[in-house]
Amino acid sequence: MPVKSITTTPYDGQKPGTSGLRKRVKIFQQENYTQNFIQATLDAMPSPGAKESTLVVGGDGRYFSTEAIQIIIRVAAGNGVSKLIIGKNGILSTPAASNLIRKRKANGGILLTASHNPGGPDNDFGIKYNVSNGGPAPESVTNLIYEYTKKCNKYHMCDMPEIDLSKIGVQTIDGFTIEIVDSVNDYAQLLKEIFNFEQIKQFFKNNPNFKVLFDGLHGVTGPYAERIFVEELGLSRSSIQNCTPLPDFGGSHPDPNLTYAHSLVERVERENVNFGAASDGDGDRNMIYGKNAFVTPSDSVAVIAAHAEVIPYFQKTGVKGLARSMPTSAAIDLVAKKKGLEIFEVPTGWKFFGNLMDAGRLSICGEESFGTGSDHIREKDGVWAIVAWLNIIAAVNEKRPGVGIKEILLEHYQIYGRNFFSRYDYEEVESECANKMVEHLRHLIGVGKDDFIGKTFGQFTVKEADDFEYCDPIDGSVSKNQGVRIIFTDGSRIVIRLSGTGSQGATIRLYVEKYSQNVSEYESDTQEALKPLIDVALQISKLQEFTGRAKPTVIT
Ligand code: VG1
Ligand code: CO
Repeated sequence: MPVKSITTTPYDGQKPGTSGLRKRVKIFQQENYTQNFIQATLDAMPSPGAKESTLVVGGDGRYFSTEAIQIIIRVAAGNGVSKLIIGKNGILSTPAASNLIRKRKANGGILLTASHNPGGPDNDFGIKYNVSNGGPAPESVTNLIYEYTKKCNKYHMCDMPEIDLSKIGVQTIDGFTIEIVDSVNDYAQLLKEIFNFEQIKQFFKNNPNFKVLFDGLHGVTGPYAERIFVEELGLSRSSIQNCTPLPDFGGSHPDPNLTYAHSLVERVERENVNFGAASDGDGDRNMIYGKNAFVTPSDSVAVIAAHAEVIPYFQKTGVKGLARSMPTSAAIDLVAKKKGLEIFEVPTGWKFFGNLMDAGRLSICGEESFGTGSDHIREKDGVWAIVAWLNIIAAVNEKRPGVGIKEILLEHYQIYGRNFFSRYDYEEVESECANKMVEHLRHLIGVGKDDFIGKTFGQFTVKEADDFEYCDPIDGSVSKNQGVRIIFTDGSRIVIRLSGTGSQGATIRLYVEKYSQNVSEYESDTQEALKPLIDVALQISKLQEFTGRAKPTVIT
Protein backbone atom coordinates (compact mmCIF):
# COMPACT_ATOMS: atom_id res chain seq x y z
CA MET A 1 0.00 0.00 0.00
CA PRO A 2 1.45 3.40 -0.88
CA VAL A 3 2.12 5.59 2.15
CA LYS A 4 1.00 9.19 1.92
CA SER A 5 2.57 11.88 4.08
CA ILE A 6 0.01 14.55 4.75
CA THR A 7 1.00 18.07 5.74
CA THR A 8 -0.71 19.26 8.92
CA THR A 9 -0.39 21.97 11.57
CA PRO A 10 0.26 21.19 15.24
CA TYR A 11 -2.61 21.79 17.67
CA ASP A 12 -2.11 23.38 21.07
CA GLY A 13 -3.18 21.57 24.20
CA GLN A 14 -2.87 17.94 23.12
CA LYS A 15 -1.45 17.11 26.53
CA PRO A 16 -2.64 13.80 27.99
CA GLY A 17 -4.11 14.24 31.48
CA THR A 18 -4.60 11.78 34.35
CA SER A 19 -5.86 9.21 31.88
CA GLY A 20 -5.28 10.17 28.25
CA LEU A 21 -6.36 13.11 26.10
CA ARG A 22 -9.96 14.08 26.84
CA LYS A 23 -11.72 16.85 24.96
CA ARG A 24 -15.08 17.68 23.51
CA VAL A 25 -16.01 15.56 20.45
CA LYS A 26 -16.12 18.78 18.39
CA ILE A 27 -12.44 19.34 19.15
CA PHE A 28 -11.49 15.84 17.99
CA GLN A 29 -13.54 16.40 14.84
CA GLN A 30 -11.38 19.33 13.73
CA GLU A 31 -9.34 18.73 10.61
CA ASN A 32 -6.44 16.37 11.35
CA TYR A 33 -6.79 16.79 15.14
CA THR A 34 -7.20 13.05 15.74
CA GLN A 35 -4.67 12.15 13.03
CA ASN A 36 -2.05 14.43 14.64
CA PHE A 37 -2.54 12.88 18.06
CA ILE A 38 -2.33 9.32 16.73
CA GLN A 39 0.82 10.21 14.77
CA ALA A 40 2.40 11.70 17.92
CA THR A 41 1.39 8.63 19.93
CA LEU A 42 2.98 6.26 17.42
CA ASP A 43 6.10 8.45 17.31
CA ALA A 44 6.37 8.29 21.11
CA MET A 45 5.97 4.51 21.37
CA PRO A 46 8.80 3.06 23.45
CA SER A 47 11.51 1.10 21.65
CA PRO A 48 11.34 -0.69 19.22
CA GLY A 49 8.67 1.80 18.15
CA ALA A 50 5.55 1.63 16.03
CA LYS A 51 7.08 -0.06 13.00
CA GLU A 52 6.16 -3.75 12.86
CA SER A 53 4.31 -3.49 16.18
CA THR A 54 1.02 -5.06 17.21
CA LEU A 55 -1.55 -2.80 18.86
CA VAL A 56 -4.90 -3.49 20.51
CA VAL A 57 -7.64 -0.98 19.67
CA GLY A 58 -11.05 -0.53 21.25
CA GLY A 59 -13.10 1.52 23.62
CA ASP A 60 -16.36 2.24 25.34
CA GLY A 61 -18.28 2.72 22.10
CA ARG A 62 -18.96 6.39 22.69
CA TYR A 63 -19.88 8.78 19.89
CA PHE A 64 -17.03 9.29 17.36
CA SER A 65 -15.40 5.93 18.24
CA THR A 66 -15.93 4.26 14.90
CA GLU A 67 -14.68 7.31 12.97
CA ALA A 68 -11.61 7.45 15.21
CA ILE A 69 -10.91 3.73 14.66
CA GLN A 70 -10.96 4.15 10.88
CA ILE A 71 -8.44 6.99 11.30
CA ILE A 72 -6.26 4.84 13.57
CA ILE A 73 -6.31 1.99 11.02
CA ARG A 74 -5.05 4.27 8.24
CA VAL A 75 -2.45 6.12 10.28
CA ALA A 76 -1.20 2.87 11.84
CA ALA A 77 -0.79 1.34 8.37
CA GLY A 78 1.01 4.49 7.24
CA ASN A 79 3.47 4.11 10.08
CA GLY A 80 4.31 0.49 9.37
CA VAL A 81 2.35 -1.05 12.27
CA SER A 82 2.01 -4.69 11.32
CA LYS A 83 -1.11 -5.72 13.18
CA LEU A 84 -4.17 -4.23 14.88
CA ILE A 85 -6.35 -6.34 17.17
CA ILE A 86 -9.71 -4.56 17.36
CA GLY A 87 -12.74 -5.34 19.53
CA LYS A 88 -15.88 -6.13 17.55
CA ASN A 89 -17.68 -2.88 16.64
CA GLY A 90 -14.81 -1.10 18.36
CA ILE A 91 -15.98 -2.30 21.77
CA LEU A 92 -13.48 -3.23 24.48
CA SER A 93 -13.82 -2.29 28.12
CA THR A 94 -10.62 -0.74 29.50
CA PRO A 95 -9.85 -3.86 31.60
CA ALA A 96 -10.61 -6.16 28.64
CA ALA A 97 -8.20 -4.12 26.49
CA SER A 98 -5.51 -4.34 29.17
CA ASN A 99 -6.00 -8.10 29.31
CA LEU A 100 -5.81 -8.47 25.51
CA ILE A 101 -2.57 -6.48 25.31
CA ARG A 102 -1.03 -8.83 27.88
CA LYS A 103 -2.52 -12.06 26.60
CA ARG A 104 -1.62 -11.43 22.96
CA LYS A 105 1.76 -9.93 23.87
CA ALA A 106 0.96 -6.78 21.92
CA ASN A 107 3.29 -3.80 22.03
CA GLY A 108 0.52 -1.62 23.40
CA GLY A 109 -2.98 -0.38 22.80
CA ILE A 110 -5.04 2.64 21.88
CA LEU A 111 -8.13 2.99 24.07
CA LEU A 112 -10.95 5.22 22.93
CA THR A 113 -12.76 6.46 25.99
CA ALA A 114 -13.40 9.44 28.19
CA SER A 115 -14.44 7.02 30.93
CA HIS A 116 -17.20 8.46 33.12
CA ASN A 117 -17.49 11.74 31.18
CA PRO A 118 -20.76 12.09 29.23
CA GLY A 119 -20.72 11.18 25.51
CA GLY A 120 -22.48 12.31 22.35
CA PRO A 121 -21.83 15.00 19.71
CA ASP A 122 -21.72 17.80 22.30
CA ASN A 123 -19.83 15.90 24.97
CA ASP A 124 -16.50 14.18 25.44
CA PHE A 125 -14.23 11.85 23.56
CA GLY A 126 -10.83 10.56 24.61
CA ILE A 127 -7.77 8.68 23.41
CA LYS A 128 -5.41 6.88 25.74
CA TYR A 129 -2.24 5.01 24.95
CA ASN A 130 -1.35 1.89 26.95
CA VAL A 131 2.07 0.25 26.92
CA SER A 132 3.07 -3.39 26.53
CA ASN A 133 2.37 -4.36 30.16
CA GLY A 134 -1.28 -3.47 29.47
CA GLY A 135 -1.25 -0.37 31.65
CA PRO A 136 -1.62 3.34 30.92
CA ALA A 137 1.54 4.87 29.54
CA PRO A 138 3.77 6.32 32.27
CA GLU A 139 4.41 10.06 32.40
CA SER A 140 7.71 9.70 30.55
CA VAL A 141 5.74 8.44 27.53
CA THR A 142 2.75 10.80 27.82
CA ASN A 143 5.14 13.76 28.09
CA LEU A 144 6.85 12.58 24.93
CA ILE A 145 3.50 12.29 23.12
CA TYR A 146 2.82 15.90 24.07
CA GLU A 147 6.23 17.01 22.80
CA TYR A 148 5.54 15.29 19.45
CA THR A 149 2.10 16.91 19.14
CA LYS A 150 3.74 20.33 19.43
CA LYS A 151 5.83 19.75 16.33
CA CYS A 152 3.51 17.52 14.36
CA ASN A 153 3.49 18.98 10.85
CA LYS A 154 3.15 15.73 8.96
CA TYR A 155 1.36 12.46 9.46
CA HIS A 156 1.61 9.24 7.51
CA MET A 157 -1.32 7.20 6.32
CA CYS A 158 -2.45 4.63 3.78
CA ASP A 159 -5.62 5.14 1.81
CA MET A 160 -7.84 2.14 2.25
CA PRO A 161 -11.53 1.36 2.16
CA GLU A 162 -13.48 1.55 5.39
CA ILE A 163 -12.96 -1.63 7.44
CA ASP A 164 -16.08 -3.48 8.59
CA LEU A 165 -15.67 -3.67 12.37
CA SER A 166 -18.65 -5.96 12.87
CA LYS A 167 -17.16 -9.14 11.37
CA ILE A 168 -14.98 -11.26 13.62
CA GLY A 169 -11.95 -12.56 11.73
CA VAL A 170 -8.56 -11.74 10.29
CA GLN A 171 -7.85 -9.80 7.11
CA THR A 172 -4.48 -8.92 5.67
CA ILE A 173 -3.97 -6.11 3.22
CA ASP A 174 -0.47 -5.92 1.78
CA GLY A 175 1.17 -7.30 4.93
CA PHE A 176 -0.94 -5.17 7.27
CA THR A 177 -3.21 -7.35 9.42
CA ILE A 178 -6.48 -6.42 11.06
CA GLU A 179 -8.02 -8.92 13.44
CA ILE A 180 -11.50 -8.25 14.76
CA VAL A 181 -12.06 -10.16 18.01
CA ASP A 182 -14.99 -10.96 20.28
CA SER A 183 -15.06 -8.19 22.91
CA VAL A 184 -15.99 -10.40 25.85
CA ASN A 185 -14.54 -13.95 25.49
CA ASP A 186 -10.98 -13.45 26.72
CA TYR A 187 -12.08 -11.28 29.62
CA ALA A 188 -14.75 -13.73 30.77
CA GLN A 189 -12.17 -16.50 30.61
CA LEU A 190 -9.78 -14.43 32.76
CA LEU A 191 -12.37 -13.85 35.50
CA LYS A 192 -13.23 -17.55 35.57
CA GLU A 193 -9.58 -18.30 36.26
CA ILE A 194 -9.42 -15.71 39.06
CA PHE A 195 -12.60 -16.35 41.05
CA ASN A 196 -14.50 -19.31 42.40
CA PHE A 197 -17.51 -19.17 40.08
CA GLU A 198 -18.84 -22.49 41.42
CA GLN A 199 -18.92 -21.14 44.98
CA ILE A 200 -20.74 -17.98 43.89
CA LYS A 201 -23.29 -19.98 41.87
CA GLN A 202 -23.87 -22.28 44.81
CA PHE A 203 -24.41 -19.28 47.08
CA PHE A 204 -27.06 -17.90 44.71
CA LYS A 205 -28.75 -21.32 44.60
CA ASN A 206 -28.79 -21.62 48.38
CA ASN A 207 -30.06 -18.06 48.78
CA PRO A 208 -32.78 -17.53 46.17
CA ASN A 209 -33.93 -14.42 48.01
CA PHE A 210 -30.54 -12.71 47.81
CA LYS A 211 -31.30 -9.98 45.27
CA VAL A 212 -28.62 -8.70 42.93
CA LEU A 213 -28.88 -5.71 40.61
CA PHE A 214 -26.13 -4.57 38.26
CA ASP A 215 -26.39 -1.29 36.35
CA GLY A 216 -24.24 -0.83 33.22
CA LEU A 217 -25.28 2.84 32.93
CA HIS A 218 -25.39 2.23 29.16
CA GLY A 219 -21.61 2.02 29.16
CA VAL A 220 -19.39 -0.70 27.80
CA THR A 221 -19.93 -3.28 30.57
CA GLY A 222 -23.41 -4.35 29.41
CA PRO A 223 -22.24 -7.29 27.26
CA TYR A 224 -19.68 -8.29 29.91
CA ALA A 225 -22.34 -8.25 32.63
CA GLU A 226 -24.70 -10.30 30.54
CA ARG A 227 -22.06 -12.97 29.94
CA ILE A 228 -20.71 -13.08 33.48
CA PHE A 229 -23.68 -12.40 35.74
CA VAL A 230 -26.41 -14.01 33.66
CA GLU A 231 -24.79 -16.71 31.50
CA GLU A 232 -21.97 -17.79 33.81
CA LEU A 233 -23.27 -17.07 37.32
CA GLY A 234 -26.87 -17.94 36.52
CA LEU A 235 -28.60 -14.75 37.68
CA SER A 236 -31.87 -13.77 36.04
CA ARG A 237 -31.92 -11.22 33.23
CA SER A 238 -33.83 -8.85 35.52
CA SER A 239 -30.68 -8.69 37.69
CA ILE A 240 -29.02 -6.40 35.15
CA GLN A 241 -30.23 -3.05 33.81
CA ASN A 242 -29.09 -0.38 31.33
CA CYS A 243 -26.85 -2.97 29.74
CA THR A 244 -27.05 -1.86 26.11
CA PRO A 245 -24.02 0.30 25.33
CA LEU A 246 -25.17 3.60 23.78
CA PRO A 247 -22.94 6.20 22.07
CA ASP A 248 -24.31 8.90 24.38
CA PHE A 249 -24.92 6.65 27.43
CA GLY A 250 -28.60 7.50 27.19
CA GLY A 251 -27.81 11.17 27.83
CA SER A 252 -26.47 10.77 31.35
CA HIS A 253 -23.14 10.51 33.16
CA PRO A 254 -21.89 6.93 33.04
CA ASP A 255 -20.39 7.45 36.48
CA PRO A 256 -21.08 4.88 39.21
CA ASN A 257 -21.74 6.97 42.30
CA LEU A 258 -24.76 7.81 44.42
CA THR A 259 -25.57 10.87 42.31
CA TYR A 260 -25.32 9.52 38.78
CA ALA A 261 -26.39 5.90 39.36
CA HIS A 262 -29.69 7.16 40.81
CA SER A 263 -31.91 4.58 39.14
CA LEU A 264 -29.86 1.79 40.74
CA VAL A 265 -29.93 3.55 44.11
CA GLU A 266 -33.71 3.96 44.00
CA ARG A 267 -34.32 0.33 43.05
CA VAL A 268 -31.91 -0.96 45.71
CA GLU A 269 -33.78 0.95 48.40
CA ARG A 270 -37.30 0.31 47.10
CA GLU A 271 -36.87 -3.36 46.25
CA ASN A 272 -34.57 -4.24 49.17
CA VAL A 273 -31.78 -5.32 46.86
CA ASN A 274 -29.03 -7.04 48.88
CA PHE A 275 -26.27 -6.45 46.40
CA GLY A 276 -26.31 -3.55 43.96
CA ALA A 277 -23.41 -2.62 41.73
CA ALA A 278 -22.58 -0.35 38.81
CA SER A 279 -19.70 0.36 36.49
CA ASP A 280 -18.64 3.39 34.45
CA GLY A 281 -18.53 4.14 30.72
CA ASP A 282 -15.34 2.19 30.01
CA GLY A 283 -15.81 -0.47 32.71
CA ASP A 284 -12.87 0.25 34.97
CA ARG A 285 -14.82 1.74 37.90
CA ASN A 286 -17.27 0.11 40.27
CA MET A 287 -19.71 0.97 42.99
CA ILE A 288 -20.89 -1.57 45.56
CA TYR A 289 -24.14 -0.64 47.21
CA GLY A 290 -26.67 -2.75 49.08
CA LYS A 291 -29.81 -1.77 50.95
CA ASN A 292 -28.68 0.69 53.66
CA ALA A 293 -25.08 -0.22 52.92
CA PHE A 294 -23.01 1.99 50.68
CA VAL A 295 -19.40 0.88 50.43
CA THR A 296 -16.95 3.74 49.94
CA PRO A 297 -14.30 2.79 47.40
CA SER A 298 -11.62 3.29 50.05
CA ASP A 299 -13.34 0.74 52.28
CA SER A 300 -14.04 -1.58 49.35
CA VAL A 301 -10.39 -2.13 48.49
CA ALA A 302 -9.54 -2.60 52.16
CA VAL A 303 -12.25 -5.25 52.55
CA ILE A 304 -11.09 -7.09 49.42
CA ALA A 305 -7.50 -7.03 50.71
CA ALA A 306 -8.62 -8.26 54.14
CA HIS A 307 -10.48 -11.23 52.60
CA ALA A 308 -8.09 -11.92 49.70
CA GLU A 309 -7.39 -15.47 50.86
CA VAL A 310 -10.84 -16.67 49.73
CA ILE A 311 -10.07 -15.71 46.10
CA PRO A 312 -8.39 -18.55 44.15
CA TYR A 313 -6.09 -16.16 42.24
CA PHE A 314 -4.54 -14.88 45.47
CA GLN A 315 -4.38 -18.39 46.90
CA LYS A 316 -2.06 -19.11 43.99
CA THR A 317 0.00 -15.90 43.83
CA GLY A 318 -0.12 -14.85 47.48
CA VAL A 319 -0.68 -11.18 48.30
CA LYS A 320 2.55 -9.37 47.50
CA GLY A 321 1.74 -5.88 48.66
CA LEU A 322 -1.04 -3.28 48.81
CA ALA A 323 -1.36 0.27 47.52
CA ARG A 324 -3.68 3.24 47.19
CA SER A 325 -3.64 6.65 45.56
CA MET A 326 -2.73 9.47 47.91
CA PRO A 327 -6.23 10.95 48.41
CA THR A 328 -7.72 7.48 49.10
CA SER A 329 -8.37 6.79 52.79
CA ALA A 330 -5.84 4.86 54.83
CA ALA A 331 -8.26 1.97 55.51
CA ILE A 332 -6.11 -0.32 53.34
CA ASP A 333 -2.95 0.77 55.21
CA LEU A 334 -4.42 -0.75 58.36
CA VAL A 335 -4.99 -4.06 56.58
CA ALA A 336 -1.40 -4.00 55.30
CA LYS A 337 -0.12 -3.34 58.79
CA LYS A 338 -2.08 -6.19 60.33
CA LYS A 339 -1.02 -8.62 57.62
CA GLY A 340 2.58 -7.47 57.58
CA LEU A 341 2.43 -6.39 53.92
CA GLU A 342 4.17 -3.55 52.11
CA ILE A 343 1.89 -0.56 51.43
CA PHE A 344 2.47 2.13 48.81
CA GLU A 345 0.93 5.59 48.44
CA VAL A 346 1.05 6.83 44.84
CA PRO A 347 -0.32 9.90 43.04
CA THR A 348 -3.80 9.88 41.52
CA GLY A 349 -4.03 7.80 38.34
CA TRP A 350 -3.75 4.06 37.74
CA LYS A 351 -0.53 4.45 35.74
CA PHE A 352 1.41 4.78 38.99
CA PHE A 353 0.59 1.22 40.12
CA GLY A 354 2.01 -0.51 37.03
CA ASN A 355 5.72 -0.49 37.91
CA LEU A 356 5.06 -1.90 41.38
CA MET A 357 2.97 -4.72 39.90
CA ASP A 358 5.56 -5.51 37.23
CA ALA A 359 8.19 -5.68 39.97
CA GLY A 360 6.09 -8.23 41.89
CA ARG A 361 5.54 -5.96 44.88
CA LEU A 362 1.87 -5.15 44.51
CA SER A 363 -1.23 -7.33 44.32
CA ILE A 364 -4.29 -5.28 45.33
CA CYS A 365 -4.83 -1.52 45.06
CA GLY A 366 -7.48 1.13 44.77
CA GLU A 367 -8.45 4.73 44.35
CA GLU A 368 -11.19 6.64 46.15
CA SER A 369 -12.70 7.44 42.73
CA PHE A 370 -14.43 4.04 42.54
CA GLY A 371 -11.35 2.32 41.17
CA THR A 372 -10.36 -1.10 42.48
CA GLY A 373 -8.13 -3.74 40.97
CA SER A 374 -5.21 -6.10 41.15
CA ASP A 375 -2.18 -7.32 39.24
CA HIS A 376 -4.28 -9.65 37.06
CA ILE A 377 -4.13 -6.78 34.54
CA ARG A 378 -2.73 -3.22 34.61
CA GLU A 379 -5.97 -1.23 34.76
CA LYS A 380 -8.57 -0.89 37.44
CA ASP A 381 -11.39 -3.32 36.83
CA GLY A 382 -15.04 -2.69 37.64
CA VAL A 383 -16.47 -6.15 36.99
CA TRP A 384 -13.50 -7.76 38.75
CA ALA A 385 -14.26 -5.76 41.91
CA ILE A 386 -17.93 -6.69 41.80
CA VAL A 387 -17.19 -10.40 41.37
CA ALA A 388 -14.54 -10.13 44.13
CA TRP A 389 -17.25 -8.92 46.52
CA LEU A 390 -19.60 -11.73 45.43
CA ASN A 391 -16.81 -14.26 45.94
CA ILE A 392 -16.14 -12.90 49.43
CA ILE A 393 -19.82 -12.91 50.38
CA ALA A 394 -20.22 -16.48 49.06
CA ALA A 395 -17.17 -17.69 50.99
CA VAL A 396 -18.12 -15.97 54.26
CA ASN A 397 -21.66 -17.37 53.99
CA GLU A 398 -20.36 -20.93 53.87
CA LYS A 399 -19.29 -20.50 57.48
CA ARG A 400 -21.76 -17.86 58.63
CA PRO A 401 -24.97 -17.82 56.59
CA GLY A 402 -26.89 -14.55 56.33
CA VAL A 403 -23.94 -12.21 56.09
CA GLY A 404 -24.34 -9.39 53.55
CA ILE A 405 -22.53 -6.20 52.60
CA LYS A 406 -23.44 -4.37 55.78
CA GLU A 407 -22.31 -7.14 58.12
CA ILE A 408 -19.01 -7.45 56.27
CA LEU A 409 -18.42 -3.71 56.59
CA LEU A 410 -19.28 -3.59 60.29
CA GLU A 411 -17.03 -6.56 61.01
CA HIS A 412 -14.25 -4.80 59.16
CA TYR A 413 -14.69 -1.64 61.25
CA GLN A 414 -14.65 -3.70 64.43
CA ILE A 415 -11.27 -5.11 63.54
CA TYR A 416 -9.65 -2.07 61.91
CA GLY A 417 -11.66 0.98 63.00
CA ARG A 418 -13.48 3.19 60.50
CA ASN A 419 -11.95 5.73 58.13
CA PHE A 420 -14.73 8.19 57.36
CA PHE A 421 -14.07 9.57 53.90
CA SER A 422 -15.75 11.90 51.44
CA ARG A 423 -14.89 13.81 48.29
CA TYR A 424 -16.43 17.10 47.17
CA ASP A 425 -16.17 17.97 43.47
CA TYR A 426 -16.60 21.50 42.17
CA GLU A 427 -16.94 21.07 38.41
CA GLU A 428 -16.36 23.58 35.62
CA VAL A 429 -14.93 26.27 37.86
CA GLU A 430 -13.17 29.07 35.98
CA SER A 431 -9.56 27.96 35.62
CA GLU A 432 -8.20 31.27 36.80
CA CYS A 433 -10.18 31.12 40.07
CA ALA A 434 -9.13 27.53 40.72
CA ASN A 435 -5.49 28.35 40.08
CA LYS A 436 -5.65 31.30 42.48
CA MET A 437 -7.01 29.04 45.19
CA VAL A 438 -4.20 26.56 44.62
CA GLU A 439 -1.67 29.41 44.75
CA HIS A 440 -3.14 30.49 48.07
CA LEU A 441 -2.79 26.95 49.43
CA ARG A 442 0.76 26.60 48.13
CA HIS A 443 1.59 29.86 49.85
CA LEU A 444 0.18 28.59 53.15
CA ILE A 445 2.22 25.41 53.04
CA GLY A 446 5.29 27.01 51.42
CA VAL A 447 6.40 30.50 52.43
CA GLY A 448 3.77 30.64 55.17
CA LYS A 449 4.50 27.20 56.55
CA ASP A 450 6.04 28.31 59.85
CA ASP A 451 2.84 30.18 60.73
CA PHE A 452 0.54 27.48 59.42
CA ILE A 453 1.94 24.44 61.23
CA GLY A 454 0.60 24.35 64.77
CA LYS A 455 -2.35 26.61 63.96
CA THR A 456 -5.74 25.49 65.27
CA PHE A 457 -8.98 25.56 63.27
CA GLY A 458 -12.03 24.51 65.31
CA GLN A 459 -11.09 21.20 66.92
CA PHE A 460 -8.21 20.57 64.48
CA THR A 461 -4.55 21.54 64.84
CA VAL A 462 -2.29 21.44 61.79
CA LYS A 463 0.51 18.92 62.21
CA GLU A 464 1.98 18.65 58.72
CA ALA A 465 1.30 20.09 55.27
CA ASP A 466 2.87 19.61 51.86
CA ASP A 467 2.30 19.29 48.13
CA PHE A 468 2.50 15.55 47.54
CA GLU A 469 5.57 14.36 45.70
CA TYR A 470 6.16 10.77 44.64
CA CYS A 471 9.38 9.02 43.81
CA ASP A 472 8.69 5.75 42.01
CA PRO A 473 10.57 3.08 44.00
CA ILE A 474 11.17 1.03 40.85
CA ASP A 475 12.42 3.50 38.25
CA GLY A 476 13.19 6.50 40.45
CA SER A 477 11.02 8.89 38.42
CA VAL A 478 9.66 11.82 40.42
CA SER A 479 6.16 13.31 40.13
CA LYS A 480 5.74 16.67 41.84
CA ASN A 481 2.75 18.82 42.86
CA GLN A 482 0.29 15.95 43.10
CA GLY A 483 -2.06 17.58 45.61
CA VAL A 484 -1.96 19.72 48.73
CA ARG A 485 -2.18 17.66 51.92
CA ILE A 486 -2.98 19.07 55.32
CA ILE A 487 -2.70 16.58 58.16
CA PHE A 488 -3.98 17.35 61.66
CA THR A 489 -2.69 16.18 65.01
CA ASP A 490 -5.58 13.70 65.44
CA GLY A 491 -4.70 12.03 62.12
CA SER A 492 -7.56 13.66 60.19
CA ARG A 493 -6.64 14.86 56.74
CA ILE A 494 -7.65 17.28 53.99
CA VAL A 495 -6.42 16.95 50.42
CA ILE A 496 -7.07 19.43 47.63
CA ARG A 497 -6.09 18.96 43.99
CA LEU A 498 -7.27 19.88 40.52
CA SER A 499 -8.68 17.17 38.28
CA GLY A 500 -6.71 16.02 35.27
CA THR A 501 -9.60 14.42 33.39
CA GLY A 502 -12.07 17.27 32.86
CA SER A 503 -12.55 18.81 29.43
CA GLN A 504 -13.91 22.23 30.35
CA GLY A 505 -12.62 24.76 32.92
CA ALA A 506 -11.20 23.32 36.13
CA THR A 507 -12.60 20.77 38.56
CA ILE A 508 -11.55 21.16 42.18
CA ARG A 509 -11.48 17.99 44.24
CA LEU A 510 -11.58 18.29 48.01
CA TYR A 511 -11.01 15.08 49.98
CA VAL A 512 -11.55 14.72 53.72
CA GLU A 513 -10.78 11.81 56.00
CA LYS A 514 -11.25 11.14 59.69
CA TYR A 515 -10.36 7.97 61.54
CA SER A 516 -12.48 6.61 64.37
CA GLN A 517 -12.14 3.68 66.72
CA ASN A 518 -15.26 4.62 68.56
CA VAL A 519 -17.66 1.68 68.15
CA SER A 520 -20.72 3.87 68.71
CA GLU A 521 -19.74 5.88 65.61
CA TYR A 522 -19.39 2.96 63.20
CA GLU A 523 -22.91 3.30 61.87
CA SER A 524 -22.88 7.11 61.75
CA ASP A 525 -23.69 9.05 58.63
CA THR A 526 -20.49 9.99 56.77
CA GLN A 527 -21.47 13.58 56.03
CA GLU A 528 -22.43 14.23 59.65
CA ALA A 529 -19.25 12.67 60.96
CA LEU A 530 -17.14 14.77 58.60
CA LYS A 531 -19.01 18.08 58.85
CA PRO A 532 -16.55 19.84 61.21
CA LEU A 533 -13.60 18.80 59.04
CA ILE A 534 -15.29 19.95 55.84
CA ASP A 535 -16.00 23.33 57.42
CA VAL A 536 -12.33 23.67 58.28
CA ALA A 537 -11.30 22.63 54.76
CA LEU A 538 -13.51 25.35 53.28
CA GLN A 539 -12.18 27.87 55.77
CA ILE A 540 -8.52 27.11 55.06
CA SER A 541 -8.88 26.90 51.26
CA LYS A 542 -11.18 29.96 51.01
CA LEU A 543 -12.84 27.96 48.26
CA GLN A 544 -16.04 29.95 48.23
CA GLU A 545 -14.18 33.28 48.18
CA PHE A 546 -12.06 32.22 45.22
CA THR A 547 -14.70 30.41 43.17
CA GLY A 548 -18.03 31.82 44.26
CA ARG A 549 -19.25 28.26 44.76
CA ALA A 550 -21.32 27.67 47.88
CA LYS A 551 -21.94 24.01 47.11
CA PRO A 552 -20.11 21.18 45.38
CA THR A 553 -21.43 19.72 42.11
CA VAL A 554 -21.10 16.14 43.35
CA ILE A 555 -20.43 14.60 46.75
CA THR A 556 -19.10 11.06 46.88
C1 VG1 B 1 -10.03 10.89 38.09
C2 VG1 B 1 -9.87 10.19 39.41
C3 VG1 B 1 -8.67 9.26 39.38
C4 VG1 B 1 -8.83 8.29 38.19
C5 VG1 B 1 -9.04 9.06 36.92
C6 VG1 B 1 -9.31 8.16 35.74
O1 VG1 B 1 -8.88 11.69 37.85
O2 VG1 B 1 -9.76 11.11 40.47
O3 VG1 B 1 -8.58 8.59 40.59
O4 VG1 B 1 -7.70 7.48 38.08
O5 VG1 B 1 -10.15 9.94 37.04
O6 VG1 B 1 -10.40 7.34 35.96
P1 VG1 B 1 -8.85 13.28 38.13
O7 VG1 B 1 -7.50 13.74 37.66
O8 VG1 B 1 -9.99 13.87 37.35
O9 VG1 B 1 -9.06 13.45 39.58
V1 VG1 B 1 -11.31 6.80 34.67
O10 VG1 B 1 -12.41 5.74 35.20
O11 VG1 B 1 -11.58 8.21 33.97
O12 VG1 B 1 -10.18 6.06 33.55
CO1 CO C 1 -13.27 4.73 33.70
